[in-house]
Amino acid sequence: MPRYFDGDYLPPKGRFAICVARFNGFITEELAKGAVDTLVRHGVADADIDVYRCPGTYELPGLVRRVTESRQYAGVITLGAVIRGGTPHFDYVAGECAKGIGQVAFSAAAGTPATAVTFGVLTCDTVEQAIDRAGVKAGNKGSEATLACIEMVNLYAKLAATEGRKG
Ligand code: INI
Repeated sequence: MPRYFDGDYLPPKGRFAICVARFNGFITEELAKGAVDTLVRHGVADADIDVYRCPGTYELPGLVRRVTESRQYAGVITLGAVIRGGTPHFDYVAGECAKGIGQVAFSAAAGTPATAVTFGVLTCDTVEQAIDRAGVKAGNKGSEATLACIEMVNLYAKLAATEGRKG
């Protein structure tokens, strides 16, 4: 009989950080509201949620690295919005952000305790697409990244229990 390890959406143990870029704030603040709402509705206390803001998506990887290295958090949700329309350096900003957050997520998974890092950065061709993904037609990607974070926090907790380590 195989053993299955799955994350779930039961109230997670530990503290959460939401790292949000201010650029395109009318979108990113909606993502942040979705993230806070999803954490609270899954049983995370307000006192266990910290929100960090940085200037733009390009700055997110550095911020997330510092936040994960503080070892205070079971989960970190990253939120931003890169919108192509009229932005010549869209590919650089979006590419560096995705690569940097990916590297931090990879390292943080191996930390003690492990920290789950999830990606709620929108990369859109138009403002309309961004609005749709920030709570209008296509759900709220901040909420989706938060659900993924809860799932990974609970999965890492199960793994840690199997390995007999603290986190
Ligand atoms: N930052 C974003 O978060 N989204 C964008 O769409 C964007 N555009 O279009 O330029 C953007 N630029 C700012 C960038 O993230 C940095 O804050 C800036 O380059 C200073 O380092």
